[in-house]
Amino acid sequence: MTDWSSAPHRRFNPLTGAWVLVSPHRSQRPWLGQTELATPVFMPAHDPTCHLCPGNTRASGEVNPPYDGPFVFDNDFAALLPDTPEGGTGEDELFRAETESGICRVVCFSPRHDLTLARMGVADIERVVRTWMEQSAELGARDDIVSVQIFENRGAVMGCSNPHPHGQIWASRRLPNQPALEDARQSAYYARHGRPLLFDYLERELAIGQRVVHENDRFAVLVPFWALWPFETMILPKRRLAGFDEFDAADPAALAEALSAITVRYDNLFRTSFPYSMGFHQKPLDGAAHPGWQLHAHFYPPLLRSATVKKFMVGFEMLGSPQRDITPEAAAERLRSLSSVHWLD
Ligand code: H2U
Ligand code: ZN
Repeated sequence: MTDWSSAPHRRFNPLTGAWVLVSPHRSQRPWLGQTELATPVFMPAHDPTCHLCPGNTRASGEVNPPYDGPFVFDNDFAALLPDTPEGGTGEDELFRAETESGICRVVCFSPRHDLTLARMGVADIERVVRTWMEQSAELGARDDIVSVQIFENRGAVMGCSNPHPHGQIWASRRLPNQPALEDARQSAYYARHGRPLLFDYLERELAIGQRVVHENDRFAVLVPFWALWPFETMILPKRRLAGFDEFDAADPAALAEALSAITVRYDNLFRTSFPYSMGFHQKPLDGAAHPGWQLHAHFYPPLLRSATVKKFMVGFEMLGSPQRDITPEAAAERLRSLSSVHWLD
C-alpha cells in the first residue's frame, strides 16, 4: 500500500454524520453475481395502456387532459393524506407513534412516453424545474406542510412501475429522516462557521477539481467525497441558495442544463437508460430563513459495472456501514470523460 487513500479507509458524510467504508484494492475482484436485464431503449411516443400518457385513463378512473408540457396530479394512491386525526402513543419511550399528514403528487415531465430527462431538451427540462418551483411554493405556503420532497425514481431495477417520464412530490408536516439529519448538521455547521456547510464544501471541491463532473456558471455536478453508490452524484448551487423559492430568473435554465449534463453522461456510461433515484433537498418550508441550508440534488444510481450489474447494499452494508470499491475520484473521472452528447443522438 502506497498511501492511506489506496488502502481501506472510511470517509465521513458531514451532511448525515454517517461513515462509508472505501476499499480501493477490491475493485479488481472477479464478478460472478447476478446480472440485471437492461431496460429496453425503444418505446412508443404514446402508449395506450400507460396511466400517465395524455388523454389516457388513470387507475382511479380519472382522465388525463391532453397536456403538452409538465402535468401534475394528486397521486391516486397517496402515502400521505391531508386530513389525519391527531393522535399517537404520546410520550411512550419504547412504543412511539404519531399521526402524519401531507400531500402526494405525481409530476409527468413530458407528454412523450418514450422520453427521459436524458432525452429531453434543456428548454423542456427547464419547464419541469419551473413546475417543481411552483409546486414547492404552493405546497410550502400551507401551514400544514413543512417538508416538500421532490424526487424521481427511474428504471425497473429501482422498482419504478412506469417508464413514462415522471417524478413525485411528497409534502409532509414533519421532516423525513434524511432532511432532518441534514437540517441538524447544516444548522450546527452554520452556528460554528457562519457559512453554509455545502457552500464551503463546494468551494473546496471546485478548488480541488478531482471529483467535479460538470459545471455551469450557477451549478456544479460532483461525486461527493463520501459517496456510497458507485456513481452517486450531487448537484450544488455555486451561490447561497437554500430553497426553490430563492431561485432567480436564470437559475431554472442553469439547473436544467446541469440535470441534462449528468443524465446524458449517466446514459452514456453503460449505454443504457440509466436507472436511479434522485431528489432535491431544500430548507424546511416553515417560513424561517434557514441560512445554514443549501438546496441540492442527490442522484443515487444502483449500477456498478455495466447496464446489467448493480451494486447490492447487503451484508455488512445493511448491518454495519455502506462500502464501496471504486473510489469517488475514479467514478468522477469516468463520468467526466464521457461525451455530453447522448449516445443515441
Ligand atoms: P413509480 O412508477 O415511480 O412507482 O410512480 C408512479 C406513481 O404514480 C405511483 O406513486 C401513481 C402511483 O401511485 N399513479 C397514480 O397516481 N395513478 C395511476 O393511474 C398510476 C400511477
Ligand atoms: Zn405514457
